[in-house]
Amino acid sequence: MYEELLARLREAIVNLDLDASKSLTKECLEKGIPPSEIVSKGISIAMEEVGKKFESSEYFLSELIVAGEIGKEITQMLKPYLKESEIRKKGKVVIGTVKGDLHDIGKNIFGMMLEAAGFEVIDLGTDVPAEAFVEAVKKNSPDIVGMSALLTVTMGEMENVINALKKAGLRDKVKVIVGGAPITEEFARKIGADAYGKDAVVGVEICKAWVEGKS
Ligand code: B12
Repeated sequence: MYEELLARLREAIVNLDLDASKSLTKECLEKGIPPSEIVSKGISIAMEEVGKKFESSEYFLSELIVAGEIGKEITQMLKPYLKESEIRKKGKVVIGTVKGDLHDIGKNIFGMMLEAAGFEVIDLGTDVPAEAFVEAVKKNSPDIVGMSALLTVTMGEMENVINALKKAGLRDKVKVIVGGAPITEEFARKIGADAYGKDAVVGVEICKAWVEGKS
């Protein structure tokens, strides 16, 4: 039953039907499907499908923009269902999408899930230059820096941020986690990040383990 509902949600997103996407997201939440599953089995798969249609020129930029709006709206609907698990703040995380990149749906989901897990989140937004990450680390002394990139041409910016943190003498003060569709474990290791989060749930688990001193 859940599978069928999630399939209908995916179909609505791929067909760029905002009203149906919203009402099906509402139905999923009311039926008790966890927000993390709505993301992994609904939104993410549908967005990949939209991306494929864009690549094959079945969809154009206007359709990509509509899909982005749908993604943002339904992501917001998940927020009240991600209940704050603890009152005490677990740790501080600075997050942002790297310079040149405007994709923020995945980054926002990661931020929402971190907050729900008890972290304080400082979100620098999208198109964030390396200097802004450095400034934010200086100002806020976070435990963790989380970077997102969705474009192969902007992935390299993550390494620039890590190098800028090193240059400012801050690299040892923070853990660095990276994520986004084109990122891999191997790439994360190559650029000197501490971890790669294949999705927001895994990312939050890694951050929790760090602040709880397990790794
Ligand atoms: C929606 C969308 C847009 C929207 C974005 C709206 C927004 N507010 O984000 C708009 C219209 C703006 C857009 C623009 C462009 N886009 Co676009 N876009 C997409 C699309 C369809 C979906 C992205 C998405 O939201 N996915 C859903 C979320 C939930 O997934 P996610 O971001 O991967 O996040 C998950 C994980 O990766 C992880 N995660 C993400 N970040 C982080 C960070 C950390 C620290 C952790 C732990 C985890 C984590 O957690 C999330 C959930 O669990 C993708 C297709 C795809 N396959 O991704 C293309 C795609 C990314 N776009 C693409 C392109 C080409 C573009 C444009 C260049 C198009 C153009 N000609 O202008 C521009 C670039 C603009 C720019 N400078 O950034 C290509 C990139 C190709 C490439 N190899 O680089 C893709 C792959 C489409 C395709 N198949 O061709 N896009």
